[in-house]
Amino acid sequence: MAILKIYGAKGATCTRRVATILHELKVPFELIEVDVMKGEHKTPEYLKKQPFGQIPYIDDDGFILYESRAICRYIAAKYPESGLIPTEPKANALFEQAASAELTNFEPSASKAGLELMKRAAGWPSDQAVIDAQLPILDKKLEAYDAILSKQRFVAGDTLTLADLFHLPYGPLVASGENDVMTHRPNVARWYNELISRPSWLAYVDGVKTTTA
Ligand code: GSH
Repeated sequence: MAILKIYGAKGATCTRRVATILHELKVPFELIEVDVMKGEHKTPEYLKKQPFGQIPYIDDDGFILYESRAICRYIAAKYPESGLIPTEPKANALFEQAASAELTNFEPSASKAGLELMKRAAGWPSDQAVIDAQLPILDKKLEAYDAILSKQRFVAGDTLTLADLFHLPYGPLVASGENDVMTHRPNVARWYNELISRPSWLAYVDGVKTTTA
């Protein structure tokens, strides 16, 4: 069986989301760098695999899948014993609730502010107005997160699920700005610090490591 391949970019948030889950589950993989600066993700050949012209997608022994969260769910579903997607109906419903909250309450403002903060930190042209508009929106959402996390260790209960890990790629980006929204509330800070300390996240952010071997 061929090693799983991610077509993406080392520094890209959605690629990192997938790589973190692969590390979490100790699934060996190979990262095939797609050069977005050269537009490699817009070529007819690439669009046959990812019709929206975005990174990442995976090739798992010929099975092609895109959308980072769908990829993570697919990988976690192959390892049900990991508990990253709970199967008991109520635990699963709480997981779905938390995953939906990440997508609708966290991601929109975190991705907009995070992208601009990342560009600014790299010295590229960035839009301060977007940062100024989006960080307060995110901060307000994190008030609800703090209330949730005052009662439980993770967003779907007391065990780690994919819903927690989905927050990882943007968390550090929005923790880097003038208003560090991830660490000024005690429960969000405790949860966030636990997530960014996970070996699965560190394995990837530490640099070039692309397999769990
Ligand atoms: N919802 C998609 C996912 O989760 O995989 C979003 C993918 C996405 O936005 N990827 C970005 C990208 O390919 C990089 S992080 N941007 C280039 C473009 O859209 O042209």
